[in-house]
Formats: sequence, C-alpha cells, structure tokens
Amino acid sequence: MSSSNKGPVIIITGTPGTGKTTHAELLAQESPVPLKHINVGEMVKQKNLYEAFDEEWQSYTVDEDKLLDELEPLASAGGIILDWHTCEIFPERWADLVVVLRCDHTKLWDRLEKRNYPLKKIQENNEAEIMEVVLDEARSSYPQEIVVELQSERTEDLESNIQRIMQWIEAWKEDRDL
Ligand code: DAT
Repeated sequence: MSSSNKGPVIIITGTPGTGKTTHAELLAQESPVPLKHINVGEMVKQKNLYEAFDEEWQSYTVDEDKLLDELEPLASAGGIILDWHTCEIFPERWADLVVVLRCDHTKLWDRLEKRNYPLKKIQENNEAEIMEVVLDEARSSYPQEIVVELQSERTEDLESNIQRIMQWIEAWKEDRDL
C-alpha cells in the first residue's frame, strides 16, 4: 500500500479495448479526491520510453526501467490513476486498488476492429481476454483484497463501476481522516 495520504494510486488495467481510458477519464472528473489520469501507453510514446517500435505488431517495446523511473515520483506523491494494459511491472507497494476490466470477447473484437488494429493483434488480444491473462497477472502481482474484476460491456456497467470505485475512494478517505 502506498504511504501517501495525498491520494490513492489506482491501477486500471485490462486487455486493450476493455474500457480503461473511458473509465479513467470519467473517474478523474468525478473523484472526490484529485486524481490525475496517466495513460501509460501515451506517456511511453511521448517521452520516448521505448526500445523499439514493432511495425508488424504496431506496438512499442517498452523500456521498463525508464518507464518505472518516470512513474516513481508520481506514484510516491499519490493521487493518480495508472491506465495500462498490463500491471505486473508496477511495484506492489505502489498500488492501493487494482481494477481489472473485462469484456465479452466478441464485443471486444468489434471494438478493436474499429481501431484498425492488424488482424493478428486483434486475435492476440481476443485470446488474451478469453484466457484472462491480465486478471491472472493482477492476481499474482497484488494482494487479492485490492484486486477487483469489473465487467465493462455497456454504459450501465461504466456508471456502476465508477460508483463502486468512488465508494472505495470515500472509504479510503475515511480511513485516513481526510
Ligand atoms: P482501453 O483504454 O481499455 O483500450 P477504451 O476506453 O479506449 O479502452 O474503450 C474502447 C472502446 O470501447 C471505446 O470506443 C469506448 C468503448 N467502451 C469501453 N467501455 C465501455 C462500456 N462499459 N460501455 C460502452 N462502451 C464502452
């Protein structure tokens, strides 16, 4: 658990297309404590935190040391939402809450097709969702009581997920007399 009282560190993870950025943006807007949304994939691109770009897969090979150095002061300060499709590289001590978003794979396929991903990248992500790769990763990297699996298929899910995370934030505040 992060030692900061300034704000929690919330990781929102899940297979690409499950709704991480949609959730993180809404949560940053609505949260009762200030939360900065960090789209880790965007940060990797903008700050050149990668080793190479793989043309075939249309994806970056992340320089994990550089990325962790960039994120460490932000995580120590607290009050952030880390939005990324993987979570195991973040140290356990950073995380107060880990939200794993899930989506039916046929629906996910449609979302990724709309993004014009190459077919093999759609297939890879689709299989990863079916095999619960990100959920397993979260469960093996963090204490089970801070890992929450949430469905993200419909707008109603989005709304109820945000309500649920806000309740968690309220409890987090109360625990710290904030
Ligand atoms: P991610 O950040 O995980 O890659 P996203 O937030 O960009 O995903 O969402 C991908 C697309 O799916 C986008 O068009 C919004 C839509 N979407 C995500 N979650 C949804 C939900 N719970 N209800 C309806 N649409 C959703």
